[in-house]
Amino acid sequence: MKKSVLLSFAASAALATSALAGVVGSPAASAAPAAVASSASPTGQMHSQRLCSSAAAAKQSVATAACGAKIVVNGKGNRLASTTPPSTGLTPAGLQDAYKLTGLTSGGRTVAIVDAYGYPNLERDLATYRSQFGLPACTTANGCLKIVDQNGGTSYPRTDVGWGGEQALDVDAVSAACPDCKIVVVQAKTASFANLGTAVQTAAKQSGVVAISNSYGGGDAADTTYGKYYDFPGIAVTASTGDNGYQGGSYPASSAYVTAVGGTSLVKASNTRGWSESVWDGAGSGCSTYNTALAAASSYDTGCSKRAMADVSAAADPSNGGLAVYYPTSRNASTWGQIGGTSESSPIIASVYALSGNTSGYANAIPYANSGQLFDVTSGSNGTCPTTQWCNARAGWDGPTGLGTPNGVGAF
Ligand SMILES: [Ca+2]
Repeated sequence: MKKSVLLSFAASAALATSALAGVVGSPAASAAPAAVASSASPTGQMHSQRLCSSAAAAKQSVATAACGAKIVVNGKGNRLASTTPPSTGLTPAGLQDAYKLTGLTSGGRTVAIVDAYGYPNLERDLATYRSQFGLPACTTANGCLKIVDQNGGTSYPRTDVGWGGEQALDVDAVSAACPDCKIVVVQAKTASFANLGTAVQTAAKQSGVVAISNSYGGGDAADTTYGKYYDFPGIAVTASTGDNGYQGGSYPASSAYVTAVGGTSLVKASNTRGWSESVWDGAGSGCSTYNTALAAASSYDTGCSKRAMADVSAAADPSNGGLAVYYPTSRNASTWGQIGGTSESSPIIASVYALSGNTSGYANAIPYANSGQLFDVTSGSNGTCPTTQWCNARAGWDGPTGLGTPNGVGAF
């Protein structure tokens, strides 16, 4: 049921970005999502909706990217919103406990976030988030936060509430995983790969940046064409594998230069770890038809002749492990919600690289050399596939979750 919901919404994503932004900004007046929601969950269970999209970009286009954020809604299609964080949402303390990051510090390393469009209240909303959870202030005034346009200046792009929600998720996720990390947000003018790629190039030039998170993706594409945007040895460039389940390569996660980040369902458990994880059925996975396989993955039986997705993973299921986020509902207003998708897992992994401080060379090779220090995910599926490990968890590497999830920073 959930699957068909997500697909039907993706199929209706041919809305103009501005129209969708309006929809996101005023749920009560939203024709398209309401229609989806009403057909979506007759059982009344919680499910999720895509938070933002761009034109008909989600699956096939390589010219434009869609963000990977999904927000939890109830059986009537209404978002879980309140003046306090949803009790079911993952908190900074919870996230740190689940991935054994509690007490770790980066020494002030910088994580860059690349997204499209403007979000004028980002700093205000981030302050609300961090204050709520007792995290140290991260402001432009104290040097923790920097927001630039895709050329490194302050000519910020036009506001898009959907992509603003994506940015809120990203900066909140970095704050939760790495409270002492500095954050640079680079806002691309549009969600075209050329603009997003230019923003990544600008992110790589920012002082102190050790990791760059990309919570967006489009169809599979070639490094020979787009690799110049993601080829930064010495910086851990992470990218979301997508939110539509097994469907083959999605760029830039399918780039040989990035760490492809898949997704899990994360729940509390009565075991030694205190948590258990399985495949999030929305997590993207598969083989690139264009890009070279990672040499570091050669002994992991990916079954792909070329680059395999994912490399590692983290919480992404909106309903089980979705982060409590303070995000914009309009140009002026913001509220609390519960948001997931591989848009959540990518900034978590970028933050773990920042905590480790080990980003030498192509950082996607590092977990393959230290895979025993991850939590291996061994159950769950994200679809049907011709080669079993492309869409089914197993011991060791599998497509939806890669090598596994962080158990401290030892694998990074
Ligand atoms: Ca596994």
